[in-house]
Amino acid sequence: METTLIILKPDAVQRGLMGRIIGRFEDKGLQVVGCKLMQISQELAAQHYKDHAGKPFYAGLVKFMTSSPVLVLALRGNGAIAIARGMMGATFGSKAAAGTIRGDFGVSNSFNLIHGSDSPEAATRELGLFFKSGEVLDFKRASECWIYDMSGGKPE
Ligand code: IDP
Ligand code: MG
Repeated sequence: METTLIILKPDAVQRGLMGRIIGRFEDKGLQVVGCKLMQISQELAAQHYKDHAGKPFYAGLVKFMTSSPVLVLALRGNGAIAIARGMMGATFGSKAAAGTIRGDFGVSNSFNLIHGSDSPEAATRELGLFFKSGEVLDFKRASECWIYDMSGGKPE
């Protein structure tokens, strides 16, 4: 099972879209194993987006991400990283396909509602930035045996 780091960005929180976005992930079958409403500091934003430092949009991105609270989630599932990225849609709201979160809820390119880790390495690094030890929980869902086919001994 993979765990991915999702951030509902300030625009999603301010626009009252948290419940609908989390609902999509729950409907899909991903498990919420961590959740935190928080204000991102300059330092944390810089660490999180270190690979974008120096790009033309970097200063605006850090300003946006630190401007108002975000909701940080840890989501778990088989292939959770790629599944969540697919559900988010393309980076720019103006280009994201209908049916995706960015495609259905926004039109802006920079205010694009959501962040999701893009690789297992990024997920490990980002989960470590946003969650302390013990804040991502391991618990069995009552519905697990209907979300995955476990007849072969592993989730299919
Ligand atoms: P991603 O969030 O889809 O992985 P990245 O390329 O990693 O996209 O960019 C990180 C974030 O930086 C985007 O989600 C978006 O908020 C912002 N961003 C990326 N490219 C641009 C741009 O060209 N203009 C404005 N903001 C951008
Ligand atoms: Mg990215």
